[in-house]
Amino acid sequence: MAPPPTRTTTFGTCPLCEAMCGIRIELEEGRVQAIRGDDADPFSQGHICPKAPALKELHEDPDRLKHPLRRVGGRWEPLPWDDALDLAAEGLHRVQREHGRDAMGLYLGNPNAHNLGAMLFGPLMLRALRSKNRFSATSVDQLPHMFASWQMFGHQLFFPVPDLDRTDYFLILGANPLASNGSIMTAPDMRRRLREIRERDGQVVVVDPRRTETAKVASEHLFIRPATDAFFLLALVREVFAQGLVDLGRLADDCDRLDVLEAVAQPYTARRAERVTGIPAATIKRVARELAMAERAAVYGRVGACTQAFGGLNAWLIHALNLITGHFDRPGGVMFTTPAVDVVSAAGGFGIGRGSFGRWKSRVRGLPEFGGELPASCMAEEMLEPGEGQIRGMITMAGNPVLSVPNGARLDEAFASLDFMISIDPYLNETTRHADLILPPVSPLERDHYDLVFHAVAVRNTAKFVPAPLPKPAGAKDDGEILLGLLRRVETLRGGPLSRRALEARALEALGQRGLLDLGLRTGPWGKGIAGWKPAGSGEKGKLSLKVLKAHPHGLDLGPLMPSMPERLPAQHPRIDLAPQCFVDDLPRLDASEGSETSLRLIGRRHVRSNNSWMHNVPQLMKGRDRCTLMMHAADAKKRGVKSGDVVVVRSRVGAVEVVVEVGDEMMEGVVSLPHGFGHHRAGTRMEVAEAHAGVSLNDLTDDGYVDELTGTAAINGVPVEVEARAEAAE
Ligand SMILES: Nc1nc2c(c(=O)[nH]1)N[C@H]1C(S)=C(S)[C@@H](COP(=O)(O)OP(=O)(O)OC[C@H]3O[C@@H](n4cnc5c(=O)[nH]c(N)nc54)[C@H](O)[C@@H]3O)O[C@H]1N2
Ligand SMILES: Nc1nc2c(c(=O)[nH]1)N[C@H]1C(S)=C(S)[C@@H](COP(=O)(O)OP(=O)(O)OC[C@H]3O[C@@H](n4cnc5c(=O)[nH]c(N)nc54)[C@H](O)[C@@H]3O)O[C@H]1N2
Ligand code: SF4
Ligand SMILES: [Mo]
Repeated sequence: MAPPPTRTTTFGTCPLCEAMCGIRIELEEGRVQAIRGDDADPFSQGHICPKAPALKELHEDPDRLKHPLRRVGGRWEPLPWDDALDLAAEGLHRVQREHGRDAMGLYLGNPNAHNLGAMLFGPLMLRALRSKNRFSATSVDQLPHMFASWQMFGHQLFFPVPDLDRTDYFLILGANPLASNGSIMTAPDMRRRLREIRERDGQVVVVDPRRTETAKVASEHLFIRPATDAFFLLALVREVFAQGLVDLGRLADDCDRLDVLEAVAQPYTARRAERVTGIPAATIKRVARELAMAERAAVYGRVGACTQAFGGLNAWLIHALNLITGHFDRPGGVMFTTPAVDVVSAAGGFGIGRGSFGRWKSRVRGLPEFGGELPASCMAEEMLEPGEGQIRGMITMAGNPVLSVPNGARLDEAFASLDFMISIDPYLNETTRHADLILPPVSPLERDHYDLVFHAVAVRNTAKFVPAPLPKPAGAKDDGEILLGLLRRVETLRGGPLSRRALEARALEALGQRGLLDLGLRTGPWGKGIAGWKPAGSGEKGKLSLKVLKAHPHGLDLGPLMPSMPERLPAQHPRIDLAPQCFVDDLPRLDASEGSETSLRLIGRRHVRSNNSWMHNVPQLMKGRDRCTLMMHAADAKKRGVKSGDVVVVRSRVGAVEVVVEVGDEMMEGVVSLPHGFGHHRAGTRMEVAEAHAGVSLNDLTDDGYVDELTGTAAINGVPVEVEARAEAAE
């Protein structure tokens, strides 16, 4: 008789989105049987979305690459890791030696932020490359928030987080947490948390050109014309002053330029905002009053408020509103975390710079650097335009810019034109198919996990370490090991095996990710000891370390957010600036946009079973009806003589796609929406399921020439488009 199979259970954190849900992984003979929510995780309390169980299929996906690949002619050949890393380092070194440092570019994508090894060693790789052509998903995402935090509070990583569980009035602009599960507001189970606001007689007000899943559970939904939020926000600021409701509270003596804020908001009356945004003036006045009068309220804006022509202004005005209504750094308002590994302070080498702007400009268009990176919207032209300083080689790491960055078709062409390209990525997809070498990391279940980023933006102070739930296959590498292997080889090629930098890379390799994480925890605020805090295993003094976290496999809840201002403002920037000059100077550009009429504006959307461009190869998540449709208002459909199910042509300045239209009352009139992340029809990829659900790419329509001119952020929402019925095929 065969012995009964050994069954074990292990615990982890889902790394797919920002919510950090605890998962329970059931194993049989070392194989994953099922993945469920972990009821014992103090933060997520058993909640998961449909993506966590799909981690099993992702892990077992036959298309997921297990060995490095090298492109030889039109074919891919597997090769051993040492050879792959040697070739990668040699190629990188050769491009920089022959064409200069800036000839090698780098794009870092979103999954890096969910990856301990990438977060620990990615910055080293950036520095080692010494190229000005560094890009990341930041400039198609949260850059305006970082820009505003840097300008107003002196550090790009000071992210105020809505104190969701204690607020009574939640004003949301351009975010759909019921689909996205929240962003820069880590909180598992958004549906419950939003419902609880209403259950305690609070209000949730959603401002969005689409009646989204979140709008449907809100107390109130206000349709807004895309990219006009700044008019709405300025009118709110003006009303708060006009109605005599300004209250800076405890921070009154720490804020500058209140008078400037009042003066610059003067011309933006509620009536003017009504004309531009479509939100009635009376509603704007009422919202201003409700917001200011609420004891505990928070204004929050995300992707729809960021990635548009006035993302920078919006990010500033959202902070300003929270400040002048006394909801800043107060329970129930917006607050800052006290993270176990403090990415803001410089302690332990974890510190990230306060921020910088315009230290260099992009070669072709002259767009400014922010925080050491150039806007992703200018990446294609930097590869395609010949001349001194042209990019000749690229590294992409955990990014798929061909689908995720504006004018993807041009990027496709640009990557194809390179002399040399490395992709650190588990898939052969629309971007990595252009690489000379693909270096695939282990699956998310085969690596240690600690969320350096998302604990720092959670709605409670939390910390959790997950040792790799499954053993790493022999010879396989995680992202950190790939980076260090590459770094060490590059430094050796540059200066010999005993050069200072080559030795540094070796020392870091010896310390390892756990060693570095432990150092970060010990030198962080909880590692130094916080009065009265003493969980099991933390010793007499109550100090956090990796050992303590290991004793709490479901994670540690460190309590609600605590007020921390003005003490945490950096010494170089000890006061809060309510009206930084760069924003004031951007207002004439906003004024100039007034009255610019186009027939239709295109926006994006997310679905709970997608994750940007890369989870479409998981069969479980692709079941059900086609999600890649163009949503359109009935009146707009009628004007064009189209009905639900028809195929239409959508055209922008840069491209055209054909897609099925879905007519309904979900969209505001004059606005159409396509999901982001589809377009898996390109030849030469290895993603069978995704290809069968190819859809079209939203970013074949978005315009790389259309950016928030203040910050360089891609304006991927509010893109002018034309839509018409597809001409019948010729008989
Ligand atoms: N039009 C429009 N465009 C958008 C958006 C939008 O709303 N509308 N959203 C923007 C936003 S917010 C973002 S963040 C970006 C995202 O854009 P990108 O950051 O480029 O991310 P993805 O397109 O999801 O591609 C992720 C890549 O990482 C790989 N990957 C997954 N896990 C790992 C891992 O652990 N290690 C490594 N090395 N690779 C991994 C995947 O195979 C895939 O190739 O898209 C932006 N683009
Ligand atoms: N299921 C799933 N979850 C995800 C992701 C995913 O792809 N799928 N991606 C992850 C990533 S990388 C991020 S950054 C987060 C993003 O998290 P969210 O910001 O919550 O994401 P979106 O669903 O894109 O929400 C943007 C909203 O802005 C609206 N909008 C568009 N233009 C405008 C405008 O001009 N003004 C206003 N007020 N609203 C506008 C859109 O209709 C949409 O509802 O989600 C993360 N979580
Ligand atoms: S919400 Fe879904 S994708 Fe996000 S962490 Fe939780 S289970 Fe994972
Ligand atoms: Mo993002």
